[in-house]
Amino acid sequence: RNLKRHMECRRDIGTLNFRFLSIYESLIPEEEEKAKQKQLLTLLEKLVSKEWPKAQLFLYGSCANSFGVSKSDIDVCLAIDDADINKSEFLLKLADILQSDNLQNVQALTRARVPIVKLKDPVTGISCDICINNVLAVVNTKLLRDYAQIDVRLRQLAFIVKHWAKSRGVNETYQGTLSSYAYVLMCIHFLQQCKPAILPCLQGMQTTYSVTVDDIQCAFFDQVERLRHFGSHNKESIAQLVWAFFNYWAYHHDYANDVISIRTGSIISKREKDWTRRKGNDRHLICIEDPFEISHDLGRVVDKFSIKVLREEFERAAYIMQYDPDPCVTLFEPY
Ligand code: 3AT
Ligand code: MG
Repeated sequence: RNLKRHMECRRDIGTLNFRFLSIYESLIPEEEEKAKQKQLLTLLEKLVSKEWPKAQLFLYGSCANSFGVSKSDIDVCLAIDDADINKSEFLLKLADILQSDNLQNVQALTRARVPIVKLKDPVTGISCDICINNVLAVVNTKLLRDYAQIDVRLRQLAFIVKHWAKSRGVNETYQGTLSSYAYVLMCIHFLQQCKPAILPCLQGMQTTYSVTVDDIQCAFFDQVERLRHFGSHNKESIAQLVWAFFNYWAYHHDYANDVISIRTGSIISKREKDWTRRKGNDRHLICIEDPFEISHDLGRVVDKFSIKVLREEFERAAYIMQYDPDPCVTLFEPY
């Protein structure tokens, strides 16, 4: 609470807000870029439907969940209703088709955790990953996009946090740090539990949207235009929220016992999920529950070395927000 009072006393809080908002705005993609993404999707749809007339393409990830900064790659999911498809063979064939249409650097990565075809479109300059039947990712994309429409501070906070994570080198799952998806879940959870709450828990409300994907029922309230005033009792500005977010992950989160869960809008215990010890490669050193695949911990990539790196980065960020004369520069200094 003392720290909080310090933050409230920062004489420059107005300036700080202004600076954070300018950073946020500079990261938002231009309309022109969105148009190019659509153009590439249309081209891909045309090529795919020649071979597989029943296939559908969906954008997912940051190009569709509203947490994408400018110049991002796009993620596409090809949905095809065919139980016996062999994903590897399918991806190789897809790569063949796309290769012959002047797309560049077409590569089928059939052994990846999520097998994909990668390519670059020379016309728009956009790179793209195509996966097969990863429908859960399309649904979690919608959930994130719906949350973003409730209160603009979520998008602001998530852009700042993602920008910080990329600048500081802690957005690399193959090095044991967290995915962008995990950071957005952390931001949603944070805004659900602040007081007064800035975000509701959509999965805890009346169901207005429901699909079953891979035997998982995904149900939530999606009439978010009715929730536009939800967070209006909380007047905290972006600078205060950034400060409080880092402060939470630096000093208040109970890493030994707690799991953050946007599905329930609260903290749940590791014991309840049986995430108290290492199982195989899942070490559960920082626990972030996936909203639909609830046995899935987005923190499972984190190991005993990278947890230290992460926590030191949270502490560094909290310190800068508290004391640095120019947090908007220092926070994002390359590591
Ligand atoms: P960038 O802007 O590309 O950094 P992004 O939102 O595209 O961020 P990711 O590249 O981390 O995020 O992931 C792309 C999408 O794939 C986001 C989410 O819909 C899905 N996804 C990623 N990781 C997981 C996961 N571990 N479990 C379920 N879905 C995931
Ligand atoms: Mg992405």
